[in-house]
Amino acid sequence: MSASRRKANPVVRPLVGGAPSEASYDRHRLRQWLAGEARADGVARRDVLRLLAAAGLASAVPAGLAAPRAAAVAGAAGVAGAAAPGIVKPLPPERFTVRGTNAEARFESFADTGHTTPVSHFFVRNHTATPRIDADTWALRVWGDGLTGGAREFTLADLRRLPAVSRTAFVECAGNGRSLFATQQGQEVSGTAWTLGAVGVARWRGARLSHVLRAAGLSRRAVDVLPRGLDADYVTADGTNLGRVRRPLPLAKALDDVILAYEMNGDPLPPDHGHPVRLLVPSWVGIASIKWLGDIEVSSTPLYSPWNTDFYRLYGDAYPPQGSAPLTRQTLKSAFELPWNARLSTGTRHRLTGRAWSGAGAVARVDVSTDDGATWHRAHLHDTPHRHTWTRWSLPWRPTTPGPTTLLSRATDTTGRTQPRTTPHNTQGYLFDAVVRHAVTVV
Ligand SMILES: Nc1nc2c(c(=O)[nH]1)N[C@H]1C(S)=C(S)[C@@H](COP(=O)(O)O)O[C@H]1N2
Ligand SMILES: [Mo]
Repeated sequence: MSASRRKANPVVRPLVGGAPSEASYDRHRLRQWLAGEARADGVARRDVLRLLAAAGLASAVPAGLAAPRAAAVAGAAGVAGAAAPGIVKPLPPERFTVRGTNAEARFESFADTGHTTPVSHFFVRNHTATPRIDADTWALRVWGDGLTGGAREFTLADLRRLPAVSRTAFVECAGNGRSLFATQQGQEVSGTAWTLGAVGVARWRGARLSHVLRAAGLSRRAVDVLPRGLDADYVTADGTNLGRVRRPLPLAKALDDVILAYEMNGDPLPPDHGHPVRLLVPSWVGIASIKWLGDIEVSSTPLYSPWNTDFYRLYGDAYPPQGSAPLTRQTLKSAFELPWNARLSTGTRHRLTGRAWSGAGAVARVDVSTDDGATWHRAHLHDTPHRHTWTRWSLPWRPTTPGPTTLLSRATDTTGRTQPRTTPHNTQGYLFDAVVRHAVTVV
């Protein structure tokens, strides 16, 4: 596209006078920042000061405010009550484990939720920090040589005027379960050490990406679209600036079932999950579902970004030297809604509960073993299984012998795939799908 058609990105500015809950989250975060308990990496200092003024906390700013005190080392995991730099919503330690700029949900906390995951329990994966975007001045720019005409802009009102679709779907990080490569298979991998809580299910509502692309004048030459977030540039640990988070999506998927979501569980998208609009790419790895969408390039040639070249491919002995193809669909998993090393009493009838899901189809069955795999019992399914979402399950269990034991759950999906005993190693620890050995103690 020509430079003359290029328009400035929409203004990103602090949200002032939002919903009461957002305002109180904001004040909470800002107080933490003032106390040196939160970092605002990737957010300009003057922007934080402006937020303080907008929140009426400016008078609390100490004279000659120094840079925030050195915060906890990035990546420090599991610190009770720790704040994740750049996440807006509260992260109570009984529901979240903070991992660097991210917050993992405690899988056992899903026992208090229904089929969908409320925002209060939904994990956050941020490469940098949640930006505050004013929905009234926001617009999505669609541009590129895969359009028949020039660039087009769509405001939120424009998107809301298009037919709305709703879909219940999980968002799951490709690295969910990554720490199990080490703890269960003794293998070294790089990346955020998630256990199993980098997943959540929501009811998403929005416009179809296919409608927007056609309204923008999709050319027959188009092959790839490149959605890009409005969050700050991502700079790796070694100081390389990779630019803004963006990952090419093949046109076939873009035209199939992708949503430009502006609602999550019936409310406007909250700041941490992409306000005002994110992509929702059903069943694909979480990185495809770009948050805080700013623009979409439509291209007549295939596109690359670090997120489909270096990242989100499988590298390792089991894969070709150039890595696997870029990751698309999620794998198959199941998990118990129990804390790690939970203590369960003998002689009591417990109800073991959990969830299972697959990126390839609906869940067909879940089998549970309470004796380290010697015998298996078919679990009861509590949802009608559907693709793109999880199925809740349960099994009663009355333990008799005190001592440590291992619980196993094994899902099978409608394509006939069953969780294997081990997952072939890949260096970045993606797509862990093996049966998880969940340690408990019977007392
Ligand atoms: N703009 C932007 N989009 C993003 C990310 C990000 O850091 N920036 N993280 C991605 C990753 S890796 C995941 S797993 C999901 C997480 O979505 P959630 O934070 O709403 O749970 O968002 C994806 N979209
Ligand atoms: Mo992710």
